[in-house]
Amino acid sequence: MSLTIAEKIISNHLVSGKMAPGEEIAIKIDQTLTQDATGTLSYLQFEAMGIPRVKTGLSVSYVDHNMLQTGFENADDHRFLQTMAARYGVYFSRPGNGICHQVHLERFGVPGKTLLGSDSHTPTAGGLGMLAIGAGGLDVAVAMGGGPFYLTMPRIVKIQLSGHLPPWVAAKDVILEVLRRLTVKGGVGKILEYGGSGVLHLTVPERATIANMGAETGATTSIFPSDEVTLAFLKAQGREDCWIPLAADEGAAYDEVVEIDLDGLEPLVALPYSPDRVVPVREAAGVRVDQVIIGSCTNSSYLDLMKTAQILKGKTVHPDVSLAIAPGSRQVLLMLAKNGALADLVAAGARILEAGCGPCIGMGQAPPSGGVSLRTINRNFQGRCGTQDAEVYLVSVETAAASALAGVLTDPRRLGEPPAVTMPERFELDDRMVLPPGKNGEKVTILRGPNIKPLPVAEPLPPRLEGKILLKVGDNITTDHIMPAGSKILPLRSNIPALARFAFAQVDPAFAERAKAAGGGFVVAGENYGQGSSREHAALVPMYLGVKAVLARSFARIHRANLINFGILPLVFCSPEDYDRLDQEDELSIEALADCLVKDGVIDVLNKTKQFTFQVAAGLTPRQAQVIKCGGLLNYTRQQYIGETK
Ligand code: MIC
Ligand code: SF4
Repeated sequence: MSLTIAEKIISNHLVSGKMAPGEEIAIKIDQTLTQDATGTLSYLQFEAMGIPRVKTGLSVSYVDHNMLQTGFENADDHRFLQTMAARYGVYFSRPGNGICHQVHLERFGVPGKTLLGSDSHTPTAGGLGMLAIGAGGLDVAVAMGGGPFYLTMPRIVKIQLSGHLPPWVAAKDVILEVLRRLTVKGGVGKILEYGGSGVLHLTVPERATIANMGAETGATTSIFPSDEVTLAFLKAQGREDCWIPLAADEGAAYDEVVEIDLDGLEPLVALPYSPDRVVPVREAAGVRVDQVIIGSCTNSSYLDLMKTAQILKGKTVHPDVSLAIAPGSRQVLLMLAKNGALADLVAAGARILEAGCGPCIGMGQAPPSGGVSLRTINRNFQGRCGTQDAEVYLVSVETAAASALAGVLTDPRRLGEPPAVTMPERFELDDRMVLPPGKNGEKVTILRGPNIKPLPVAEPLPPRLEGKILLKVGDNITTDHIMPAGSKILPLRSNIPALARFAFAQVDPAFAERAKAAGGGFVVAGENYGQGSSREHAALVPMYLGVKAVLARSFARIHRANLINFGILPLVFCSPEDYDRLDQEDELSIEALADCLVKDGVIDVLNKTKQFTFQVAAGLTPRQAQVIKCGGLLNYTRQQYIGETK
């Protein structure tokens, strides 16, 4: 039988289930990654499972998000993570070593293997032909403990690329074009698999840019073939031994095909406040720009920053623009420093930040009030940059650099000769900032700061749920709306009671108090609820505040899984119009009887305030129903695996 790339990897890792779209499958996980903002909880959960050492082939703990140390919290968390890694057999990538996805691509990713990461942009490693999936920290903890990862078998979409990218048009423009066509919910339940002759002309870092931002379509993951280009990259990283060829079989069947002619593309931009509001740069050109940020796991590779340096060389950043550059990794920064490109960037007036996520997650560099910030990152949700009324536009490094010089959004094709940057034959190889775990883990003392508070645990599901609608929101609510990030809130990620004060802060600052006063209740939402990040805090905090169920028109994949993991019922309206009949403050009563929770089951909801009944469905698999009934995945896993491992 002819198989796609994704099907080949899945079938090699299948632990249970049938590889038919819509069916629940479980796959074996070869590698995991965590980052600091989700990692603290993930390791606390791993610890709570009582398993002495991780059971994966490789697990890496990165510190890249919570880098500003304006109080003790982040520094304490870094130390906690370092000791946890040493204790449980995890590699530790020290602060300053770079963004998890960039470093993983450079140093650890392996074609044909599976990677589960507690970050939604884990699919970046799909640029190497790896099946790399983002998930909540608890799912990653389970995978570290040797448990399989459960997911709904996605439909597989082929993105057929033909031709070559024209001068000044970048990989970022390819993924912006994909977003323009698919929108932020068009990838839900799908894997985007790239193929066609156009792929041959894309380097691994370019493929990684595309795979990275596929997350914004809601896709389960994105994947590229592993070919000669992959081999050249791995060779330059001194890792050719792990290369295998990987391509779809002749005649492999796809559920959908999207064709993109690279020759026909032009520089694109996503307008505020959604990554799918994509138009050609020339249509929006001339917008005055206050800030330009180059970096993030989407666009911070050696190639990207070399292009930036060539564009800026000998020129000066516009006097009204603040240009900040965050290299993706220490490897990138080291190479730029050695070959002089860093000097070109500094001379042009760029503000060089340490290798990490930085401004992408509002960790510093907030733009001015009402400012316009042009960023090479992947998300431009309102408020994410740290300034509520600033407008963030998403662009390629070429467009960003051209605009930093001009002071207005500029089509880079106006600059004449494009930069000519080639892949190095050999990257700078120096892994001293990755600490391998020692042998005697049990002797390591875990260092816990006062910011690390015990994990709240969900209650088992009662047969009837009652309460008020605490909040009614619209479509495409992001996890940044539910649980904002930024430099002030992120340090509280391992202190749920403190974090809870900020739940839905951007939407309704009174939410947390209201939820507490009411003793919990329900949230009602439109389409694609919970899009964006993998942060399980967006489920854990509502659970802590007593949210029992979310009633929505549809859910984003990772967030739905996180809700289940923390014992909150994700309910979908059987008739989408019922959403319109509900108002905040309405009293609901839900019969959450066990046998109605599973696929095809229908649950009656009584609106006690308005006296009508409507139907919702949870659509859970029998396993998910068990998880919810136990009060979440942690309790369920304790019951399932510990017995086996002890
Ligand atoms: C993001 O880009 O939103 C983050 C911060 O990397 C998140 C993870 C988190 O919230 O810690 C993600 O993408 O999953
Ligand atoms: Fe970090 Fe931004 Fe990438 Fe998230 S999207 S991992 S915050 S660089």
